[in-house]
Amino acid sequence: ISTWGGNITSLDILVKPQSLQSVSKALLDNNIGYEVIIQDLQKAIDEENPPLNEDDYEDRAGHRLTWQSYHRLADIYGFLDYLAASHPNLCSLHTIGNSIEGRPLKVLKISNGNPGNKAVWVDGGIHAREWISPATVTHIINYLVENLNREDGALQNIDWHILAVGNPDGYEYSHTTDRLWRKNRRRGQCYGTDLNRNFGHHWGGKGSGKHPCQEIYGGSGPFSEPETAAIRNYITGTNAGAPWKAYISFHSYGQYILYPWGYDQVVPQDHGDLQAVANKAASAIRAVTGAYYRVGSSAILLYPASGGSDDWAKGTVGMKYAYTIELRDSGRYGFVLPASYIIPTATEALAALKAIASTVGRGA
Ligand code: 0X9
Ligand code: ZN
Repeated sequence: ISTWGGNITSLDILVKPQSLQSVSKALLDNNIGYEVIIQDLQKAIDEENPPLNEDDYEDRAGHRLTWQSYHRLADIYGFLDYLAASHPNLCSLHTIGNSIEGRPLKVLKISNGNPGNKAVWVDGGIHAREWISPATVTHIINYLVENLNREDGALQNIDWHILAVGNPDGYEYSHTTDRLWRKNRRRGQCYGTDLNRNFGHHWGGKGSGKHPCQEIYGGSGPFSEPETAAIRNYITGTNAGAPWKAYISFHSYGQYILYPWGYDQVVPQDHGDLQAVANKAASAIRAVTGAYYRVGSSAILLYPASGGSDDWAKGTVGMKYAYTIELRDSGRYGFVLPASYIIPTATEALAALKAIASTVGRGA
């Protein structure tokens, strides 16, 4: 059995066929209701990401990324390289470090260069199997690069720092070998550290694992992993730049807009401000696609989980608006969300991001 998603009232679990009978008996014996959502996971995986034809690429020069399918890392990096080369006045690409297997971690900075700008961090792909996250973040990047000059002032007065794939090794591994891989690819008795348990605020506390074989293993110490250390070094090292105001991390699934704290069931003193902006973001989502995202603090709405990036961004760096957004869906497909959902999901995520950024860009 492995755990997929859940909150304080329900849980999604993956059960191997041989265990189905004993698990359903145990649940029934304990009066726990259940429903089978995906009968045949391999079939869902086989249908999730249909291959593209060569003519799907026909009208684009310079890169191979689409939002009709989930692409390999090389296509995503090719897209980022292309944007940096074709929009040198707006974009710059920074390799902020390398993953544990040596792949570059690439941050695209999008900025009009105004001296009064505020800085916003966006990341995706911290968890390997959450494919909708890098797909959404690259769609947002594409939108910002093509439309920033047409947007209102609040969005323009931001330096965007965007890491589309925070866990490139895990992402590739989830394409080549194990679709459900979550952690990075640190070698050991069992492979991988959960990067969203490896940040330094209340590291090793509730909801993080001490043993490398756990899916929520927090690593040997705070920032023990090159992927999280690179993010920390980049964010805390750019003191000369615009002041950091927001940190938005895209994950899946469940449709939640979460704010700190994740480490325990307590909220920051300015939680009213975080709740208000998150409510604006959730309304913006409903207005564009009709999807319903729940809003609340992580540990209270979901479960306590220490060492998350959002807690560190707020608790250690002091970025006021720190959010984890759990994208679609709410359980029908879970991590194995068909590629046809990329555009609606990315469209609503952009609306949410604009709602958050417009608060930041106005100086709140
Ligand atoms: O458990 C997580 O890391 C996130 N959920 S996921 O299903 N994408 O793995 C939620 C993280 C919320 N933030 C913190 N707990 N700090
Ligand atoms: Zn995640």
